[in-house]
Amino acid sequence: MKRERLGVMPLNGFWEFRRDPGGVGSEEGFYEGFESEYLLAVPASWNEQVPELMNYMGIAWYARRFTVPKAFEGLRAWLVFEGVNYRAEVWLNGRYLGGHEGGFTSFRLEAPVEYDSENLLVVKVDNTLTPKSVPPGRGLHGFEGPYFDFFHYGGIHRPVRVEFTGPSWVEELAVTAHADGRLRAVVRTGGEEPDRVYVKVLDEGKVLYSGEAAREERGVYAIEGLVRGIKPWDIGRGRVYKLVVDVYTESLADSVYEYIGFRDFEVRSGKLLLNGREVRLLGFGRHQDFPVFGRYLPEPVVVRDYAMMAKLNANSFRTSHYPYSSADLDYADRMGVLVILEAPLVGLREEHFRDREYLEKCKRVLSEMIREHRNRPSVIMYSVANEPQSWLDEAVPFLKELANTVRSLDPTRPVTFTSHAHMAGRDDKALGVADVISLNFYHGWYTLHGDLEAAIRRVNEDLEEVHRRYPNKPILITEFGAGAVAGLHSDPPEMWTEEYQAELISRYIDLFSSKGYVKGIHIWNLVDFKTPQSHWRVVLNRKGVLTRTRQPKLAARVVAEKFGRLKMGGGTAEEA
Ligand code: BDP
Repeated sequence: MKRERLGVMPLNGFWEFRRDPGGVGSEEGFYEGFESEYLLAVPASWNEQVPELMNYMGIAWYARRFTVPKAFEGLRAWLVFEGVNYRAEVWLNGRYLGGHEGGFTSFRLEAPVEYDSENLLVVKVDNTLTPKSVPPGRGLHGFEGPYFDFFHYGGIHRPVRVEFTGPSWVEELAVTAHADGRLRAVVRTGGEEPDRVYVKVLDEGKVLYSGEAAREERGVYAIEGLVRGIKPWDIGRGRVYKLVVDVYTESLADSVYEYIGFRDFEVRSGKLLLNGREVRLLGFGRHQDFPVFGRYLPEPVVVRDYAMMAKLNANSFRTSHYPYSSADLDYADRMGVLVILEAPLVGLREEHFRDREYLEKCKRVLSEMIREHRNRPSVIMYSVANEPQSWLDEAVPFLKELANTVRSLDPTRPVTFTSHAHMAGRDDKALGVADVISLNFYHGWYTLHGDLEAAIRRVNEDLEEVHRRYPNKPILITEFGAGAVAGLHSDPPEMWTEEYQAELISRYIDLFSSKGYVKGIHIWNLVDFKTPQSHWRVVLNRKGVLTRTRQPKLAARVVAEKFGRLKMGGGTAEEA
């Protein structure tokens, strides 16, 4: 949901920063100002901006002064944080405003700003990783550190701004838009009960549709209708329209907008159907990771990632392993790229499945993710978790409850989770919970080292068995790949060389594209990315088809060629 009409002030730029000296009570008074240690850029992770901060995990304090022009006086001000990793607590002019847990969903706090004089905004950020964090872990490095394989960055890593509204405002907006132009929008407001709520749909400034939403109950307004003259949203043709909601009390109290797309996506008879046509997903798992910026993917790199995915003939990706920034997903909406939106529930173990409080926390994270991104045409499916220990019986009720939570919040999209098929193989107990089965395979890399013949045989056996058990569910391959250090070569292909990665990917794609029930092939990963330090990583996870600076390895050519052929209708149908 975007807001600009009544006023918005970005707070990106340099912020004062200091690590907490530690010890109980040491933080006292910091919210009234402190001596800064460094001047850091926001948005970005703190880690790579200054070498001394690379491995800092713990509490850190950020401060920023800003002045709100007198012209805004009389409006209500809100601080909007798009993402702070991991816990945030916020003070304005020494007054506590509130906090938020979770690094990859946005939050908003009402901010009693002073007008025409300096405001001091202080944010306490704590990225201490615990077994009860989402995602969980115990520290920064090695096997016993994070329970996940990507670097645990910290800081204010997504944009921050002040937004202004009147006495009534939009809390939540849920839009369903079909390929034939049918539209339904439900608006939940906060503050004073509005007099009127208007919804309109614009095509490059031209009004295609407008109407007053009817009051359904206190604070809830809905409108349903047919928008004429639209073209459906499709793969490679991300036709978006601006849906605007104007809330009036005596005058305009709030105005928000979203870019929506008219499209239908469903899973029927084991097929994925977009606007009634069968599609096959071709693409990657990605990461929001870039040198120096850390977990913030600057916009030019977002553009580069999509340009490279297009060159590689990909039509989709998964937001492994956390919901991506709005900028990234806005780009997917506009480029016509299909997205599996994954929650940051990665590394869940037995201890989590027994923990009711943890389950509730996970549900909260899922609900924040869905409320934030549900109006995006690009998002076709939700992944509730990556590689939980779903070979355990205890995982089943836990994952079932997560899946049902998602379905009750948004019944329009199918639910999946990615199975650690490499470990669980055919013994995954929870596959029945998902509408679509997602499997991650690493034979030929973590097992059967260097033996691609045996690896492919093994993957084939496991895959056939899963299909035999769930003949009516579509199967996606959400991960497979091999590490390759760019510039390392060998003939015959050996592990860690570009040739081995290219050969493994090529053989896996040939196998998967020969199976009619495999409805998606996602390579791990689009790019090399930063991980915890350990003996099994060469500074980075090297499974990218591109390097961390987005240059191609040998595998890129193989992928472009194979995906290109599949896109044109090789194997089972994709686009007509
Ligand atoms: C999978 C995980 C992914 C890892 C990948 C790997 O889902 O996060 O990065 O393995 O080891 O199990 O490269």
